[in-house]
Amino acid sequence: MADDAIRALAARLRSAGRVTVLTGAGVSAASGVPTFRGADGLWRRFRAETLATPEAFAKDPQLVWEWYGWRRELIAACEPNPAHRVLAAWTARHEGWRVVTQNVDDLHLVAGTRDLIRLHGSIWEFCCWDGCDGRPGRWTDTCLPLPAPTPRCIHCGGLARPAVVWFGESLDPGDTRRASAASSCDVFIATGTSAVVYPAAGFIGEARARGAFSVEINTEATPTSSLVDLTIHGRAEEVFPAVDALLLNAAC
Ligand code: BV8
Repeated sequence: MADDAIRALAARLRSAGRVTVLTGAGVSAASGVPTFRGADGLWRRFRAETLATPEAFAKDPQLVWEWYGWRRELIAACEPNPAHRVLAAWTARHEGWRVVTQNVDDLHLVAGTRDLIRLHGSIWEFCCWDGCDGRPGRWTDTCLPLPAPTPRCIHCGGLARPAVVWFGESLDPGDTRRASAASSCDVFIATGTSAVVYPAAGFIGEARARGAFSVEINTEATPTSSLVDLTIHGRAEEVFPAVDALLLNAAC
């Protein structure tokens, strides 16, 4: 692990009032949640275009539910890893430090992250496929296995769907607004993301344009690597604890 880069990041964070960390599937890899585009990635076996879209669900809801049911069972056995725990501690310790995640596994919430901004929803929440006016519009369902091969809406009895953002669907405007506001910060860290999914990946450029010191923490190079001020080639579950140790030592 690049110790100089770790020290450089810690130095930046020590004087930072506002810090935003954008996370992707790589942050949950150490917890056992497969990434999307990695060698063991979810997408390799299940192409995103064939499953994480409203068209796929309209065509074969049972197939899409099978995929989400399988992922829920897998995620249910996973615990937050040291990267999740350090990020949660940072949001507790520092008023202006935020986490924006693309992940739907909710491991940041389990770790206790405050004011988490979830751009793509949660695999543990359902909503009505037909968009009935039942309230709440989304509800938590943690049944394992799924309550039915194609779960029903608790309000109208019609088909339910995972309350996640699929390709071709817009993000919740409130989430986008909060993520954009969080892109006005002193340090912006992108970690565990291939930075290919938009508009999430766009917040990296937005933060840079607003003067943030930008950092990437990843095990591989991404389209973002050449754009940021500091790249740390390493595993999130190792880098974040190492940075935190320097911050805590400096504090005492
Ligand atoms: C939208 C939920 C408006 C479902 C997901 C430009 C602007 C706007 C839109 C677009 C645009 N260009 C293209 C689009 C369309 C599309 C898009 O971005 N397509 C891509 C593929 C080109 N975007 C959309 O459709 C978005 N909607 O823009 O609305 C609109 C409306 C109509 C028409 C057009 C536009 C919605 C996108 C949301 C899709 N939903 N997930 C579910 O999960 O089932 S995306 C999915 O990918 C996950 O959320 C995931 O988090 C996300 C991104 O993937 P990553 O998290 O980056 O994961 P990945 O496996 O790719 O990478 C892991 C990384 O970790 C790797 O780099 C690896 O090296 C690293 N790593 C591994 N281990 C570690 C590690 N790093 C550190 N430590 C480790 N241990």
